[in-house]
Amino acid sequence: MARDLRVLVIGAGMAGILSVIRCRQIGLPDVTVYEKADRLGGTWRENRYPGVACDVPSHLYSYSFAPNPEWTHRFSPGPEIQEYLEAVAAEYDVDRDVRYGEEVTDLRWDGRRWHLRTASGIVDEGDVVIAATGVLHHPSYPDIDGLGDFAGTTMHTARWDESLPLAGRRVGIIGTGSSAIQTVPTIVDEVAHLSLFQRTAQWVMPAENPAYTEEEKAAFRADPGLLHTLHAEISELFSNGFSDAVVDADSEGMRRIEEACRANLEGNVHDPDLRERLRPDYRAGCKRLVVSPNFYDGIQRPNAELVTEPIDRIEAEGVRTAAGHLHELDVLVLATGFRVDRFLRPIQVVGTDGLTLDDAWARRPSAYLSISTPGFPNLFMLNGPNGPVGNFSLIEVAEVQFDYIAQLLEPLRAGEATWVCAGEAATDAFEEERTIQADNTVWATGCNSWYLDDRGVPMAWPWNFQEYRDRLAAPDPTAYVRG
Ligand code: N01
Repeated sequence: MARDLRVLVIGAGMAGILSVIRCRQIGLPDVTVYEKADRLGGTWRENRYPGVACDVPSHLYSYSFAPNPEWTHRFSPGPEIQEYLEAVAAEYDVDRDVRYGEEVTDLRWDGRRWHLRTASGIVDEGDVVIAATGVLHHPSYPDIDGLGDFAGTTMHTARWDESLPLAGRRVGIIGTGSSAIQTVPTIVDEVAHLSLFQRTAQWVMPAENPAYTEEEKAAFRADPGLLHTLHAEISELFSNGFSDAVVDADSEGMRRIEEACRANLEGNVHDPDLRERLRPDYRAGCKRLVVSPNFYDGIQRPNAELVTEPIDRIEAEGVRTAAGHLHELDVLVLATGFRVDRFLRPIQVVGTDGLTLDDAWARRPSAYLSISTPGFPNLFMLNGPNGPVGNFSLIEVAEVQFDYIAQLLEPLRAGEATWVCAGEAATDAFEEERTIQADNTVWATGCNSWYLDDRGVPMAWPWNFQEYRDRLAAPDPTAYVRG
């Protein structure tokens, strides 16, 4: 007998908003989202550092059902993305299904349903859980002696204090990932002095970021077909130029990316000593590729300094390097990235026969096609472990994943099963195939990055995006167990 399913969603970021809208569209209106913050937006709510933007073109980083003629730039700034998410959520009245300020602490499977508890003591139950908790969510704080001793202001890029004035102050930034590379050129002209503490140099992919003209936006508004075509064109360019390249370290596309990065360094960094200190000793794209039109410009400003001597410790006045030099600072920015192995944790998740997610993932997180982990029926992840992460539109990824999950739910809705879960054998076989394939990617060519797991294997989808679409077009019933 057909039955209605109650869906619990964790997180009201991009993927949580998507879940509510798509659940309703497929006839599952009984949805509640639990969001620990008091506002939706996820990564775009949290990352408010100066210069924050998405390095995936905005017309690609948009929901397929909500194209946006108003994007101001090819790569629009973070606050504009937050506004977009809020506007889409408002249009679909997502808020009516969101419980804000409720941090989920426990999820327990009783053999038929999931039981949820929040920090404030709310309990709820549902047939299905969709974890939309994000990948880059838990800030990673560096293990540097004396970090707590700094007398000025310390903040992580993902915990930026927008009320803190920077004008005329001495600012230090630790890290050279995408967050730091965007922050440097944005603040350098405002601050008195900027010290960038680089442990590892980065290749920087140049990318122009033109604004859309009023005429272009008017044309997009007038003819939605134009936006559709633009989306298809950018998607094609992105696949050919990027996602097909990074999964094949020897590809022509990879060579082109490397050449572009090298030419950027050679052509735009003028002082030979600085140029050499900014030159990485690994292949471009090995670390998650950093895209910037103006980082080199920023770091060459007279009040900017690249510090390549290792950090010894933090003191009340600033950062002391190994050679004993003290860099005096008023503000210390930790652009030190995220703990990427967390996913829904620290939520205590207990699945079949008392199995906890911490135990299941004791070695490392894994999931069949990044969606479902054996022992955790009816728990599905959007942007879960080992999925396509690098320089892709995670909105597109989440849409593909949601449509796949919707198909997994069909037997449940038809009353043919109470639960469905990836099987052990299929998950192990997939993991083995994925691990072998990951060796062909540029991420495995000899550098340290957040893409690598404890074994040094890239924690990412190692085939191209089309392969992901193809494999997620329809679930393979033999890969799943049902009850
Ligand atoms: O973090 P990261 P991020 N001492 O992990 C350094 C997405 N994102 O926030 O390379 C000294 O890349 C560390 O050094 P090393 C995107 O997916 C996207 O910048 O390990 N340094 C590294 O330089 C991105 O990849 C966008 O030697 C220390 C840096 O900190 C992901 O978020 C914008 C250290 C961390 O770099 C994360 O980017 C922003 C220590 N103890 C973010 N510990 C766009 O779309 C760490 N580091 C543009």
